[in-house]
Amino acid sequence: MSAADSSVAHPEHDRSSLSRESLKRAFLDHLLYTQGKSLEIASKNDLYQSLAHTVRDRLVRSWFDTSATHQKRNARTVAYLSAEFLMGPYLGNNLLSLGISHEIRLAMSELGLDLDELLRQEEEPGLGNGGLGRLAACFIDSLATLEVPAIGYGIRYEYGIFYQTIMDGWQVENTDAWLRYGNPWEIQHAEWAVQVKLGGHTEQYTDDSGRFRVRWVPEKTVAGVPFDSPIPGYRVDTTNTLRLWRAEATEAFDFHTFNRGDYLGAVNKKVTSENLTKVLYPNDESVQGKELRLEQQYFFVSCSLQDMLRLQQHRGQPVTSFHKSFAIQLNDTHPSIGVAELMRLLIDEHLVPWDRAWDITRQTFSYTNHTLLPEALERWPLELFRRVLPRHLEIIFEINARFLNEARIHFFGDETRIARLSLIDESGERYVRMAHLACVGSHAINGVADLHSELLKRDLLKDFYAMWPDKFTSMTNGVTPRRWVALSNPRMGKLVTRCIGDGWIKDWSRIREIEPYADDAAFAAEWRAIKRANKIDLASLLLRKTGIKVDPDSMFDVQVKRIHEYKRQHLSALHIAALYHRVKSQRNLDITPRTFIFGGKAAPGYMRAKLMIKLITAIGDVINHDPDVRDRIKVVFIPNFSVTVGQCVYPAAELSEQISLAGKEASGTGNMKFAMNGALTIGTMDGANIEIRDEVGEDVFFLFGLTAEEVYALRREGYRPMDFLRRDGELHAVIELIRSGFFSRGDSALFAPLIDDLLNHDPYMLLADYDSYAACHSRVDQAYRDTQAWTRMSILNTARSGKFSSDRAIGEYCDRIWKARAVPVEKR
Ligand code: NBX
Repeated sequence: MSAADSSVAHPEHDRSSLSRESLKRAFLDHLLYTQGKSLEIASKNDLYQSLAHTVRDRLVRSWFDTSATHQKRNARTVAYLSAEFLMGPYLGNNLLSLGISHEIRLAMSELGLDLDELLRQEEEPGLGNGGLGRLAACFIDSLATLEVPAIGYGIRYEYGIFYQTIMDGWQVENTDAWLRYGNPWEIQHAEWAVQVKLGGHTEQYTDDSGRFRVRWVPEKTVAGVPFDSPIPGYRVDTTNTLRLWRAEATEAFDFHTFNRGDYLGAVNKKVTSENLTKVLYPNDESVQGKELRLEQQYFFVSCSLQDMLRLQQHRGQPVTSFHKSFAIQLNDTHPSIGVAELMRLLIDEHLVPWDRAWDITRQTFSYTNHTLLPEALERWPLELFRRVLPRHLEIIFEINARFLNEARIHFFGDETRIARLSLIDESGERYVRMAHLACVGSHAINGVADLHSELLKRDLLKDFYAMWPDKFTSMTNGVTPRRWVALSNPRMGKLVTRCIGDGWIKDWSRIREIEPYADDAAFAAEWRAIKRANKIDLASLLLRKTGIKVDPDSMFDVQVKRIHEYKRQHLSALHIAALYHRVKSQRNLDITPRTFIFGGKAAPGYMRAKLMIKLITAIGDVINHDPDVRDRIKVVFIPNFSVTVGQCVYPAAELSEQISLAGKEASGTGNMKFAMNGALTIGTMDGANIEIRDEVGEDVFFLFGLTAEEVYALRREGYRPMDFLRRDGELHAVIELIRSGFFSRGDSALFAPLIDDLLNHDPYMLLADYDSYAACHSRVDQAYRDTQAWTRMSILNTARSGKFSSDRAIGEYCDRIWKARAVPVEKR
């Protein structure tokens, strides 16, 4: 029995529905009445759907009690606004939260079914790009587990992040039709649909009481329909809601066109409306000029704010105390149009005076920044913005005028600073700067790791920091130990539970209690056996997905994350090519056998990143087929890295590659998942790596590379990558090898865009860090040979990772930003 299966305190009246017999009966009922099948003819999907419905039914009562309690108590509710929620598969997690994995497993097996096979049937909703979307998912898990009233608001994309295959070493994108077989976890609530206006123009008029007002006459109106999924806390009565909006044509609109006799026109409009939530935009593609993306953002934000106002009314509260009922978190700038939309709703629709409305707005919103890369900052061409949201542009102009007045007093005579602060970029073509709107409209602004928060204050947002130092704070990210340990690594969970009890699942700081076991030989032997078993599981996944056979006794050295130049997967590629070069030059070289495992998606329009994938697979192809080295080095690229794949990867990893150029990775969260699962980190002083090293200790962390300060200094002096290349013979040889076409069947042009860039510009300073990286890997190589010492370091990494739970992060947000408290659910 795994930690996930241990029994829980559930009140009597619930337990009866959780007995094996009633689970079996409910399952067979769903098979018959929901899927219309018998056991004999059911497909795997029928079986999965029936089980999912059976489990969902068991969440409905607490889901219901939760909203009733929150409504009755008028509890301050956290609204987490995010364009992305990368939830991962629901079934396993919900079984874990309910504490019925064991009973379900037995119930299924009594019906001749294998739970693991049913779990594998679930098509994961990939409604996010990477770290930002996954953070939102970890956060709503923690909010529910901590019993904090919360709603996750987002978009129900019909197509999530593309499905990646690798063909001839290149990334190929395929559509992700995740809703193909239906989504058993969601409930559609047509009765709570709202209307969202788009386009058109505004008109001024005077109302009956002589008040000056503005009317927005839209070009079109779209309906937003909410789809709710339950988010159960771990072994508590709280089940919060994830509410995702789908765009539909409004009936009124259809009628209008229809009555003019234009049936096909009406249908066409319907299709156009529904395009709004059709597909998730992959990140890093030029975010500018994508009108549909602005419409998407506005659509879900407007739906969510209207929904909160409805709830406010339902709770019998006046709109003027909106900020007392809701704390809205902006997950990056994607929902930051909410600042202008709340102002519009309060002023135009609820007749609240400007100053009062502005007060409410600022007390409601807070903003999390997730990037320091200036090219990733969202800004919308003014004319595009006016076309889509004419009324909001007026409101933004007014916010800006008032804000700049305040700024002019603060920075008397400093007009260049005023221009830098403005919500409108007027240096060339005019843009609306969304990060500025978020800063001005929020009472708190945070970075996602300490270094990142410092750099925000020093660089990206320095003018705002100078004006409002008290608004700024740092909230180091965290990840949920439920999904990332209890669910993904049940073997480790079971061992830990046997030693210290299962309190760690709800309170990851208690994982510290395993620290004394680091010197316990029997514990260490089990720890090693668990890692080995997890490696065997991953090896079979790798074989299934790539046809490449790897040795579970080699070191599993892993880099999984989005493919991006700043994350420097190509630094790792250079080092692997160097190892290959070394082994080929000294045939008997004694190196620790390694399996280099990569995974991650490149944005479809990001050619350099796609070429990085090709470089890794090309080097891998040569190495994996060369009899001289293939027993010592293997390189595998796992296609379509996802939450599901991650759950298999983190528990099997021994070395975690966190090698971004210092100052570029805001935080990283994969780094935390690895450390929790006992991998050692080879990493730079970047993002949360710094804090991981502080926690686990510098002697159990492989540090290399320039610090952020050194990066700035080097850039100031004038960085010349060639200077570094001349100093390093091996690197020189490796670059020549790649350039010559050795890894590309003689095609010397293929990797030229990457290599030439390294030699001439190297904006992410790979050449400056290469030496230190290679030397660090030699230390890793040596360290791995001492199995006992390595195991000890592995245990210490897990034991000291207590800080990196999203429960800790959410606790800090609740105390310092949201002023939200736990509200125990009253059972009916
Ligand atoms: O957010 C990531 C950062 O790069 C990580 O350092 C950080 O740990 C994580 C959570 O705070 N950012 C990220 O994932 N961004 C996106 O996915 C993204 C999505 C859409 C877009 C721009 C960026 N337009």
